[in-house]
Amino acid sequence: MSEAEKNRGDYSADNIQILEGLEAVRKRPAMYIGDVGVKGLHHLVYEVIDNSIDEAMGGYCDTIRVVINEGNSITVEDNGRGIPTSLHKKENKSALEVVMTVLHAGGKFDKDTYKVSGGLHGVGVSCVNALSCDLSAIVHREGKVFQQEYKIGVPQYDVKEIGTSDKNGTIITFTPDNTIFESIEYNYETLKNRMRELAFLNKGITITISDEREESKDEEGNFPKEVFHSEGGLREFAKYLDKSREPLIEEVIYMDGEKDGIPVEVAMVYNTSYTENIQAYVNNINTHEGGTHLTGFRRGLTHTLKKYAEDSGLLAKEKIEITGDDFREGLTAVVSVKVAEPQFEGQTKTKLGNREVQAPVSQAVSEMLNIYLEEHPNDAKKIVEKIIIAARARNAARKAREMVQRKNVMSGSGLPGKLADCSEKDPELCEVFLVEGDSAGGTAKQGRDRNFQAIMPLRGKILNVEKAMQHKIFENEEIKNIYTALGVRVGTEEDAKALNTEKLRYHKIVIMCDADVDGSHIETLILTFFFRYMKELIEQGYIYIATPPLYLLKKGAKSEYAWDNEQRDRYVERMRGNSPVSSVGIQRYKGLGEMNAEQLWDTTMNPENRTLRQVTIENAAECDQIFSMLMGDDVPPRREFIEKHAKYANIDA
Ligand code: 0RA
Repeated sequence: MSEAEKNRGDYSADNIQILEGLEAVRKRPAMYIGDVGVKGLHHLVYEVIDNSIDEAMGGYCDTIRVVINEGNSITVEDNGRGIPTSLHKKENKSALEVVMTVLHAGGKFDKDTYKVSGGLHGVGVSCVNALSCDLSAIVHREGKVFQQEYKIGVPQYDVKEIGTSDKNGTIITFTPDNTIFESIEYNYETLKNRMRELAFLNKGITITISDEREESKDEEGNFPKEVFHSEGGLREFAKYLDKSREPLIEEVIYMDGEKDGIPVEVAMVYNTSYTENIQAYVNNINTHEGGTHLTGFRRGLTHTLKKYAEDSGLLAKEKIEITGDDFREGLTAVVSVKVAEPQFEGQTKTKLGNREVQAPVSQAVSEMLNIYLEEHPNDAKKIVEKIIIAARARNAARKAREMVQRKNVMSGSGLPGKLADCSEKDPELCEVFLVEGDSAGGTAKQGRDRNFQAIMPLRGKILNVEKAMQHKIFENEEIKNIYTALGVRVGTEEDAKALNTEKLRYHKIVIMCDADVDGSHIETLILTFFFRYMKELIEQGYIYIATPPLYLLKKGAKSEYAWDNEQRDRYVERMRGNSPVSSVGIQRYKGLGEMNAEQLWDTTMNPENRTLRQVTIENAAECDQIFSMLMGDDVPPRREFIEKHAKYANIDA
């Protein structure tokens, strides 16, 4: 008997269909929530919160509380109208039960509400129910409190009244099913970042999040807790994203309104950096593959600024042509649209396809910018001057890029001399290790399996791309080597960051740095480069980080490796039983170079034993903020971040 059948008990015949629906979710969870890893696990929370956000968007709710409870159950509480509990005529049961157990039933009662949030997959709370070993729904409504509980989506009793209340709202507590998910351990930071984002995207709502797991308590015995509330919405979001950069203009250019029935909110600022950072959202979802709303934004921006620049006379002396890229250098922007029936396309289904969205966004941006430029002539001048500088630099960068490409064509294989390539040619089977320093590079060359592993040594600290102008980046020797070794071409003019990943020569690109503070720094520099210039490689899952061990523990003829202090202590403890282990018996690897080729192969490179950490982008907006902070000029926030996340502080201190 299946789990569902056991829980089903003597449930009546007309429920069978519903149960079959929920069983489909359990059979193919990835189809509904993306995956059964960490992402899918966190997606459950977003799915529940989306319902509360919908209530808030309808104007019925202003506070949402999220709690990670002991045991990794999650509570989401809102002060909305409460899920209806009256009889649902068609299903002949409480509406609450229908919402919780019928796929996609969420909004059926309420066609008039403008329902636009809804997670990436928009699957509804019944999916969360199906994938939870326990779920409790409590509703405060019409002076009463109602409850129903479920196991793997199956109601354990009919909706019952459990008290009286003078409030309205819904409280959902669920425990993810650990037979479905790889792990059910929630990450507070992940949820916290998403709640911050949601608060910016939905101004006026207060979202609190706390981590009430025992082990999360701080020294004073307090649980981590955060309250997010934004009155300014995207205006504040743009400021937040740009806080580590130096502003070019003081004000945020902002508009919030409706165009052709499509709600559009846009905020943009210019800073003195060379990076472009546009975060585009559809129904609160970060659409990092872009789409029609982003195209609309770009068109509106380019068109309006181009016209202004031409009319201003500032361009007269310049002969160079200005392109879209030039208008976006040093631009940080957030675009958020609400679309009733979004069509998501692209590899990760985060590209908006709806044609009808482009023109309204473009118009909204034009109007907003025209008003701003007219009212702020000094800022307008600064922006135009910056654009001209960008255009000049772009010409220099193009020349540098062409050099990279020409060199490829000319030097036979075109591969960098430093690269020790592998013999296999099928990219899917090939790996390349980007190794810190020539000495570790040498060891790695000896230790590798040359059939499928290539080694590319990098000179110590690669260029900080966060601070350099584009042409400097393309002139940089290490960066040129990375491009040519990987086989990807530097993108074309209009979309400098579009890579030809089909030419990628290795499907595993492994960053291998020393396990110390310097190594971490180099790792971050390399990641910053990938994030800014080869983001597709991260998004498509090609970038990995190697994890060399911290210690070699020796006793007599036996030796073991340890990757953290706990492992080391456990080993010492185990060995102490026999005779004391001297501290000379513990070797702390200060760098990869201290391992010999065989040790490096055994611990870090051999696919049989090694642990590779795949680099993923969990929250695109937050990620941008963190990189600009880590690589920027402001020291205190960086120190704070490093102290909080440091792995090696106690070792290297
Ligand atoms: C269906 C209809 C109505 C509200 C909701 C669902 C609702 C769902 C959730 C999920 C979490 N919090 C929620 N709050 C409300 C409309 C009810 C009415 O017309 O009064």
